[in-house]
Amino acid sequence: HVTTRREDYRAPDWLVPEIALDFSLDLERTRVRAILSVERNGDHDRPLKLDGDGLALLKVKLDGADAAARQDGEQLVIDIAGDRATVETEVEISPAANTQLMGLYASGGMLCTQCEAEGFRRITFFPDRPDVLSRYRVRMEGDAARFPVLLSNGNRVATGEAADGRHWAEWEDPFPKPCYLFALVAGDLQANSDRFTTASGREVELNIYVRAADLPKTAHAMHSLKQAMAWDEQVYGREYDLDLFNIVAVSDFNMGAMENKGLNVFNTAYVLADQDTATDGDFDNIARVVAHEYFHNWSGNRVTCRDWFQLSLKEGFTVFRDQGFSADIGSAAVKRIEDVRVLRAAQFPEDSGPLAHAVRPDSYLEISNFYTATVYNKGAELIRMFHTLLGPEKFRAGTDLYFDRHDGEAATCDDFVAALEDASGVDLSRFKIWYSQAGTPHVRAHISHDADAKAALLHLSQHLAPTPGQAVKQVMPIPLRTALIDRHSGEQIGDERLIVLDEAEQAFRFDGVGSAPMLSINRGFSAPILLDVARGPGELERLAQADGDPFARYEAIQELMMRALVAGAQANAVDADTVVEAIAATLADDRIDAAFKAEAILAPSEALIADRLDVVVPDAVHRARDALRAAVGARLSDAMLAAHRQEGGAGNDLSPEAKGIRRLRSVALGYFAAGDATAGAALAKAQFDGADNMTDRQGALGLLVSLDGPERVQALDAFYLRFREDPLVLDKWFGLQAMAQRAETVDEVLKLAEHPDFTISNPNRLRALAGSFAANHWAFHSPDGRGYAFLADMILAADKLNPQTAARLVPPLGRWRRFEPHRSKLMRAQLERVAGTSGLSKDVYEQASKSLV
Ligand code: BAL
Ligand code: ZN
Repeated sequence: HVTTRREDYRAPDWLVPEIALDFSLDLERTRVRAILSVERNGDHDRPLKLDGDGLALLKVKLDGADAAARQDGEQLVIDIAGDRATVETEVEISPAANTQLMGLYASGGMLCTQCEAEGFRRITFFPDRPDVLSRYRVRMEGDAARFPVLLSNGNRVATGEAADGRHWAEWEDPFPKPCYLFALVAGDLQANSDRFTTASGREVELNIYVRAADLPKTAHAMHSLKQAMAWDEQVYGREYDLDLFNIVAVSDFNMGAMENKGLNVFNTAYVLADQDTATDGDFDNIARVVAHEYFHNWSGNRVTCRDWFQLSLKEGFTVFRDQGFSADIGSAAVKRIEDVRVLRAAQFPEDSGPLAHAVRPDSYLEISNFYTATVYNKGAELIRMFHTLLGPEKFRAGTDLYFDRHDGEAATCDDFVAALEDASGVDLSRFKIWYSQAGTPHVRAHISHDADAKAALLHLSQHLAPTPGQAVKQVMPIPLRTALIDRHSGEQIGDERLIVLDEAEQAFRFDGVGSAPMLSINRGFSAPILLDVARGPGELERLAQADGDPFARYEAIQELMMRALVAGAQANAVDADTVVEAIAATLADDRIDAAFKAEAILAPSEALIADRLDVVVPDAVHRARDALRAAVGARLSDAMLAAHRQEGGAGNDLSPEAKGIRRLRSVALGYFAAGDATAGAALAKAQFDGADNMTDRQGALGLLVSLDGPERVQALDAFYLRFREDPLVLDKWFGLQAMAQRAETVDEVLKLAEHPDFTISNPNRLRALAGSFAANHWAFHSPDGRGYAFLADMILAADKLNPQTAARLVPPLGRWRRFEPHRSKLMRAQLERVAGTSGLSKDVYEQASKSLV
């Protein structure tokens, strides 16, 4: 396995300004003819090298004559005398045999492609790197009955009939693009069609292609697309640039979706929704992902990445953009809480584990392994810090300059920062360390007060633990939105300040502070850090009701719970008093909405509690969380019941208010059931039976699966019978059982893996069972090690078909160092079994071997 290093980057030897592709489509045997016009780049005498992977080469021609090409490993090497040439190749591939779902593959009888990052080389020989941009002309021909719809990037320029019931279409994309943005789709699909008029008056045809039966479920995705197009014009001044924008939904897909130019290909999970089958969370995710892929048209496609180490250039920025969109169309406060929850759940563990890497990594074996929460979500936090430092106007001037300056180019993270600096006049050079230094900085804070001087002094220090390959860390600049709050009145003292901690230890003075204040810091989560604030007695309780920053207020309640839970896990007894009071006050507060209440009172997950412990004993964590929830549920049963019965969440109402009410209804019911399992089960079953929408139905079933009693099996069976034909809902059925908080969950999961509806070849189904289970802290860490063995079995079985998706399942085992010795040994043993298996893909090999170091 070869390591690719960022420092080894060299500009391409040959450019390919034009490519013409000709596909003769067939599920089993597809022929691909490619004509590349190539140009020598710079003064050198190196041959043309084209990447290929699993291609049966039929023919190579150079300027029309048979060429002396040689194969060197997976590359095709062609000597070219002049500075320009036409290279023609013909290959055969088998889409039906392509279980990796990279390149051209079959899904439910249709053909589609996935090329990012390095899938184009599985379609034809080509310099498969993002800094080679080409104009594409694509012809495809196939059986008219099997493939009535033939799509590629750009505009359809010609169509026609061919012999033997075949037909063809030709597509042309006027925008030069890297090959990872190529796409082709052929299948029996129907479109939900609509139009959008851009700010400058361009009429754009919009289509969402799905199987005919799924058409009624595309309205929300279409609505979201139009919202996203308008938002990008208003907020970033970005207009769509083609006359056509197509989305296609596919059931077998490794990622969420893919931003191919003018032809986005989506996992059905991020397109299809209706009231009966999709939760509010699903609806939100669809809006988010539709927007994300659309936003890539500028941040990714018009300006792309020079090399894959720059992945966060497009992903971090585009996640930041989709976060802004979701905040604007929903509740900004709740969206920020959700984003931070995802960061803490997915990225912080990455940053503190064996797979820690920088937002701009330095090396990889397999680039697919770097589509991570660090590159995406921490990358977005980095952009958010720039936004915070510059303010919205200067930030916008910076992104305008970036798009202007690099339109049609393959750029770097440094280019992005340079544009922000040049447009704003602000020096961001020190902040660039956030791109290169891995790990989550740990900041400690305390306040001292000088009554005579009427001044408060904020003392800050920072520490960053070593990560693999980075033993010594440098100090980081950390932007902290900070305010002081009066202990007695609860009022903010003076204005909020943006301070930047950029030394190992530093003090900041606040004047005009008459009495010892309370500290509200890292408001809005202005920096992605771990924070320890020295607090006086009663301070968190006070801030939980008084802090004017919604995020900080949420943090105060969560921190109260976290303290009780960590102490509880260590002492085997939970003191719930302060938490009960804080939750009671939060529920009773008329100034805050239901969605915020639901988020604020939700107990931190077991994984998050575990992250606070030096040595994790999963049973102790589980007991502590259960005990706290039970105490809250029992002592606040009336308030929880009232919240559960709150009116206003009509099933067809997708407003943020209605969603918030539904969320609070289920969260409150969860607490109520934790206090009284029997009455809770009855209420949950009533909610399940009476639900006219999937949010209420799934919310109730999510509770019932963890409760013992007849309702559990009744509800699961009813759900299965009703939705067994709907793959996305069946994924929920698998996932909910895998997430059940019961001692029997491991047994159930092992049984579910034998269920006739389980298949390892569909990534959604595999993630629903194995991915959900690995995230079920207590069950996965079953002391007999069966959870670990199951996951390892799944990884090894999936690796034979789909290495990329298999490798995504490795990280939970890589956390072995954090656990008590018995489990730690069992986890490590399974990792060793995986890493030691012969014939492993480089995807899984990289993740497993790095996790053992
Ligand atoms: N570019 C891969 C899928 C996404 O992040 O949009
Ligand atoms: Zn993306």
